[in-house]
Formats: sequence, structure tokens, C-alpha cells
Amino acid sequence: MTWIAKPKLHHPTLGCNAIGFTRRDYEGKISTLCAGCGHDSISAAIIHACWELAIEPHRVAKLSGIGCSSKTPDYFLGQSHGFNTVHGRMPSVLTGANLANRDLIYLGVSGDGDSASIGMGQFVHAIRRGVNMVYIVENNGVYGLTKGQFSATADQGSVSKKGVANSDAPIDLVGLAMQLGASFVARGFSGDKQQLVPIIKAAIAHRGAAFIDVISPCVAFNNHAGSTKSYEYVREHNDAVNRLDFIEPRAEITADVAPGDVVEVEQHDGSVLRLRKLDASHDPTDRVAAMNYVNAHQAKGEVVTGLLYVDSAAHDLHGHLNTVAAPFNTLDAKALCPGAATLAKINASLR
Ligand SMILES: Cc1ncc(C[n+]2csc(CCOP(=O)(O)OP(=O)(O)O)c2C)c(N)n1
Ligand code: SF4
Ligand SMILES: [Mg+2]
Repeated sequence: MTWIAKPKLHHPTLGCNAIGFTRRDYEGKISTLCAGCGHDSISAAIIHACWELAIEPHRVAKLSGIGCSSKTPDYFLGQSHGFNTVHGRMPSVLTGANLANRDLIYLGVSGDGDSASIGMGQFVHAIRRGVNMVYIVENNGVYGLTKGQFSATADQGSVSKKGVANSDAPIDLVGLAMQLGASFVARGFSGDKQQLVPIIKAAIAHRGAAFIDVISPCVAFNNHAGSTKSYEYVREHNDAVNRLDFIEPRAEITADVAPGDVVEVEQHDGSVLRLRKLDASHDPTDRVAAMNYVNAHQAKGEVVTGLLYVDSAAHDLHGHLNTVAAPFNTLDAKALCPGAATLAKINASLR
């Protein structure tokens, strides 16, 4: 059995959000992943973020590829749209769905194998096109589902469960996403929900390509001494560059923080990202500085987490293509087909 249905009973005292849903309304089936797998903590963070944002589940489309990570959309948002694609093909299917219906919230869930190997070509183009989505890579440095081979994000020298050292150079998806023009780039750790939940909320509110790399230890094949994606290693080497408060447009601002310690960034929908700066030298609105910062700390063996880069004035793919505001799937045949005369005019202009 690959999935287990969850009983629908709710405790009567369970709290409701602004649209009357309990947290349980955002859950999915019972997870069949290994106990302690980091991916389950990420699912819990997604559930928490969507519940707090009071998102109507039918407004979310969750898409994934193949892998333990790509199985997880079955374990959250059970009342949302879902599509499990072929290995590495989530980004193109998500792009097509987004073009057809721009009104949904697109959540792409992938693994380091799914995105950094077979799906690399798909990943880079979805990011550089600025598809309006939250793209989460649940990064454990291995192919968990196929029994723990090194993935392309495994650090050089990192040791496998069988004692073999990885000789290949790693691909850093965070650095790549920044270089490709992603307008929201963050790294989280599955073991730090306090940091991860506001990052996911901010990414959902962001219009454009929001990429989140979440270090997510595989307890079966990559959680031993010598692994740089284990719980112990990340806890010891985590350099949280900032702490994020996400403030929704209508919510009252109550945080009491000393001026100078905080950077506020307003997003398209009016929500505010309040970044408590732990490292004053990091400016999350300067892409080149953010890339240098991540690289410099990586060279020291540190895993930088937090919101690394954000461009709150970014446009998404629909903005680039100047499409109409109405989703294509709501347009009738007359609006979608301009007619023979218009077509003849376009053809004439190309001759
Ligand atoms: C076309 C194709 N090639 C290879 C596979 C075998 N395969 C299944 S999952 C996987 C890697 C999964 O790794 P990752 O995306 O990191 O997910 P994880 O299991 O680690 O969460 C591979 C190679 C496949 N299913 N389809
Ligand atoms: S094999 Fe690894 S990635 Fe897959 S469910 Fe188990 S712990 Fe998670
Ligand atoms: Mg993996």
C-alpha cells in the first residue's frame, strides 16, 4: 500500500482560521515515508502556512515529479488540485497549467534528484521565465526513493552510508536560482519550522518565481557522520542570515523591534516581509551581494539559511508576455480565436 486515508474526525475545540477551516482541513493522507524523514516536516510547514494564510484549498495546484519528496503532495492539502508528473517534468507541466489558469496558487514540490539531475533543464527554464509559483526542493543530497545514491547536490567529500566519499563537485540550486533571475530565493532547514513557515508564507504571497531549497535529511540513507545533509551537520553549521516575520496586508502590525535591526520589504499584494537582520552585512534586495554572501559562507562550510534574495517589484511570466488579466481557461472561442482577417494581417506582417 502506498497511501493510507486519514480519518476525517476533527476535535470540536480545534481552532479555525479566517475562512472557518481547521488545520486538519489542510492535511492529506497519512504519510508512508520513513519515520523522521525531513520531508514530512516540510509537509507540516506547508500545511501550517496555508492554514495561517486562510487559503481556500481549491485555489491551490500542487505539482511534483518522482521521488520520496515528490510523493509528499499526497500528504498535504488533500482538497487541492494535484498532478504527479514524470521524473523531472514538474516545471513544464506547472508552466502550462499556470498559462492556462493564472488564478491558482502553484506549488511545485521536487527533490534534489528530480530537479538537479534529470529535471535540470526544466528547472532552469521555469525559473528564468519567472513562472509565478513556489518551487520547493526537498534537498537531502541523495536519491532517497532508489536507495541512497549520491545526488548532484551532495557536497564533494560527503560520505555515503556505505563509507564512500563523493568525488563530484556539487550543484548549488540556491546560487543557480539567483543567477537565473529568480525573484525570491530562500533556504530553509526541515528541522527549523519557525523559520520555514514564514518563508513559505512569504513565497506564496510573492508574484514571480519563488524558489526555496530546504535541507531535508534522509534518515535512511543520509543522516550519518560524514554527511553534510544530516540533522547534526546542518544544526552545527547553520548560519541563519535573518529571521522573517510575514505580515498579511490586513493584519495589525504589533511586532516591537528596535529600528535599524529590521528591513521591511512590501510585496505586490501589500504583505510585508519584516527581516530581522542577524548578519547586518547581508542585504536581501541586492542579488549580486546575496550571491557573494552565500558563496563566501559556503566556502567556510556554512549552510546559510533564511530569505537570501527578494525582488518585490518583479514581474512574472504573464507580465513578461503581456497576457490578458482573465485566465485563458475562462475565455470563450471568440476571444481565443482572433479570426481569419487578423491572422492574415499577422501573416502579412511577417512576410
Ligand atoms: C525517467 C526515470 N528515471 C529514473 C527513475 C528512477 N528514480 C526514481 S526516484 C529517483 C530519484 C529521486 O531522488 P530525489 O528527487 O532526490 O528524491 P528523494 O527520494 O531523495 O526525495 C530516480 C532516479 C524514474 N522513476 N524515472
Ligand atoms: S528513504 Fe529517505 S527520503 Fe525516502 S522516505 Fe525514507 S528518509 Fe525520507
Ligand atoms: Mg533527494
